[in-house]
Amino acid sequence: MALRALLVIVSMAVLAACVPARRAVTGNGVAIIPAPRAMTVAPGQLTLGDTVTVHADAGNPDARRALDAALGTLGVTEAAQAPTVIALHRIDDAALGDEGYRLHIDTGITLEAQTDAGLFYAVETLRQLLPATPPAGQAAITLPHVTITDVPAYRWRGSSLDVARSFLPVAYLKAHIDRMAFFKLNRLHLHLTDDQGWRIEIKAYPRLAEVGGASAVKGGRPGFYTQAELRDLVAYAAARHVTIVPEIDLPSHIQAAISAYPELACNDVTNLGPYDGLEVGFNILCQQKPEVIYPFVRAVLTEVAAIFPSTYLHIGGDEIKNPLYADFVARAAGIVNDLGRKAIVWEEGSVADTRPDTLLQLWNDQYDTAPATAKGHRWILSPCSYFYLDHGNYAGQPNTQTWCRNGVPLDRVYRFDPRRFPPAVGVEAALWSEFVHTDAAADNRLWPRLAAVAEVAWRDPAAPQDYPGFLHRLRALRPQFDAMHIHYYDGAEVWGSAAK
Ligand code: TNX
Repeated sequence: MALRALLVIVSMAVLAACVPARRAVTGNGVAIIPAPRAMTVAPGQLTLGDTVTVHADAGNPDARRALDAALGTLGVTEAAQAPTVIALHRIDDAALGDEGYRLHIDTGITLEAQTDAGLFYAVETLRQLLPATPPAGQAAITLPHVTITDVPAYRWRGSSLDVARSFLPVAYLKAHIDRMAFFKLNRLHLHLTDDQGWRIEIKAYPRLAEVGGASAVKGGRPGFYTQAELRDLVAYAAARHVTIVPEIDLPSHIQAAISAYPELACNDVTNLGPYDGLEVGFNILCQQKPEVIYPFVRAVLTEVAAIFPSTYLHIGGDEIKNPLYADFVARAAGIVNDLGRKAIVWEEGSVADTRPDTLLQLWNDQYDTAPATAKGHRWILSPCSYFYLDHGNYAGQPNTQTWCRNGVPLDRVYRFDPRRFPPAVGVEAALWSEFVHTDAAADNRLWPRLAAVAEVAWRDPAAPQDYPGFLHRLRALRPQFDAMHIHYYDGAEVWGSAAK
């Protein structure tokens, strides 16, 4: 007996001596945002070695590139005969649509979808299952045995950035696109022009960028993007399945253009200089000079359309009272249609007679959507009391807006139900930048609330909500936020009182 006990103890000690070398690092368990539609976790784990073999069907460059990058970050290399196989397959399964996927992990990893987009999202889910950074020392990477079938509820899963009041550098936009893709967001709406700044080079009107690009809201950053930079950004986004939707805000919110080309204003207008204040709606493209303003609108939108392949071009139309407003919106939307594109207009534009495929973007929670819906329009939902991220992470946060609501906390974003405003193509959260002048401030307002936006856009709106469950998953993904160098809002009500 004693000998046997000794043997057991010795063998346990030997085992214990071996095990630390292969200590399991479980990554993030099964914390995924947005939560997959269906997931089954089975007992057991897959241990990834230092090498894997990838079998990828041809024609899925974006998923393949994303997988390579994810493995590379973790120090896992690809080899011909590795013990673990990762397979990326195109399959026919109409239930998966254009963006859905299946992910299966047991003795290997299988990703299946009908499209490169679907496979790309399968890779993003895999990234969330993997640790954020390479495991320390000799530790191995393990993955849960899991089967996921996942499809989004809405095809429009948007983030909008106001680069007009305060400029954001291209490097920030690229990082933002990466972060969006991680949470399966797929529309980046750039608010490129406003009273305080014009941020896009237009070759037919060079002073727009030269003069209009030099101003910003007081304390904000001036600047503009060249067309070459924007084309590069479009390609960068496309490879991550993000469509950039450009907005040229018309016919008001136009002071930066007027400061560059004063003839766009009516002759009796005297405030023709650059503007760095906060008021809106004080100047407008002169509706009595159609021979001046419509060639301008057409030239600008023609160049915009040439840069951005997006089906939709946003023509603004917000916050203006003018007797010729409806006529202007109809004509500007018509120019968009002439260019072979569809228009987006803020909700006020619903008074105009535009094609039913013109999307309306709702910002006012109380807006009566019924008349425009009856005309056949669909909605992008950006109700300010849920999705205006220039409002505080908490009531009273310094340098935030309060006009819509005093604080738009994470749980409120999470709880939005898009079924309130049918028929919606999806949701979009807006970051206006009157008070957001640095990359870090933008991060603080965007994150982690954009993760909740992603969940709202992807989840089945009819399924029960579970905010504690969401918080749990968010906290598990915190190392991923850190690895992406996000300067997120770090309140204890979000992350728990435990230190990082
Ligand atoms: C409203 S609602 C705006 C923006 C401001 C924002 C500030 C709408 C379409 N426009 O011009 O930046 O409020 O919160």
